[in-house]
Amino acid sequence: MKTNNDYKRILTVQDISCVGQCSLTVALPILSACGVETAVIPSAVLSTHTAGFKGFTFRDLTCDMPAILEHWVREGIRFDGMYTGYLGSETQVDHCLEIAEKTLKDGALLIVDPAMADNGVLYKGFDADFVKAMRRLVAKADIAVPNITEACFLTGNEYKENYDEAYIEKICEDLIGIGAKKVVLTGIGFEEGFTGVYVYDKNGKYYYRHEKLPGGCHGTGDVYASAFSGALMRGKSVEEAAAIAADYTVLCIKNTAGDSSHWYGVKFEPVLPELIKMLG
Ligand code: PXL
Repeated sequence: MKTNNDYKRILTVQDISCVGQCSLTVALPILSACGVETAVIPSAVLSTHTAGFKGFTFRDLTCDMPAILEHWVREGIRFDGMYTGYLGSETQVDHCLEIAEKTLKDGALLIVDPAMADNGVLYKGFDADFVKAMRRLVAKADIAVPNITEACFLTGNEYKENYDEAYIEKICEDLIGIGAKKVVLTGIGFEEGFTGVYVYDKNGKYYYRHEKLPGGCHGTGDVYASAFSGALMRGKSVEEAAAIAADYTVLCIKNTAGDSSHWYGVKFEPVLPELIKMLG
């Protein structure tokens, strides 16, 4: 009889952007495709994401979080992993800390994507106090998955577009100094035409290089963190999961490139079968 040991349950906490292919509308299908039971707490409901649409609605769901947690504790609901993404307020960050403390099983992984910035700037609505709050969550992360902008805001390092490996190592060391046990830094390129992910902890480093496609795509951070979390829950090592998620994200970008009407996200759904194949 097949045991349940390889069927994992993850909780993901991030917003629902009703339109825009980011956060929960990306995380749920990708985690499900990875064969992982996925529970959610929506941190906020927005009519669209905040990067390019004007006049979006924003309903903050901070107040629902303590009641959801209380119910789950009463029911004895526990998780093998928790993955946090875009959070709607500083208070939510502290609720996430309490949720992790009370619902994660022994040995479960807390994966933190401090989704709050890109290309050297914070997303609309975030400020220095939010960064400070996010630092508290990163401090408890088993694995932090920031892009370089987020990592610079969290650590106080200057944001650079051209850098060497020493600069990247310093940022990773500073994230470990905050308390993250492992860092998966995305969008790190040392050569023209290539980018990659830099995996770092106190025992060593690993760099996975892949092709860099021209132009930026919205939502790729969420695609990456979702595929990474799903692959980890499927028993892949951090290094394997980091590489699989990178390859899948590249496929999503290739599948979207050239369609200027699809500026708000990536067409990740048609290439989900490729992700499933990569997971074996
Ligand atoms: O992809 C990150 C993200 C998630 N959720 C919302 C966003 C963004 C980035 O802009 O606006 C609401």
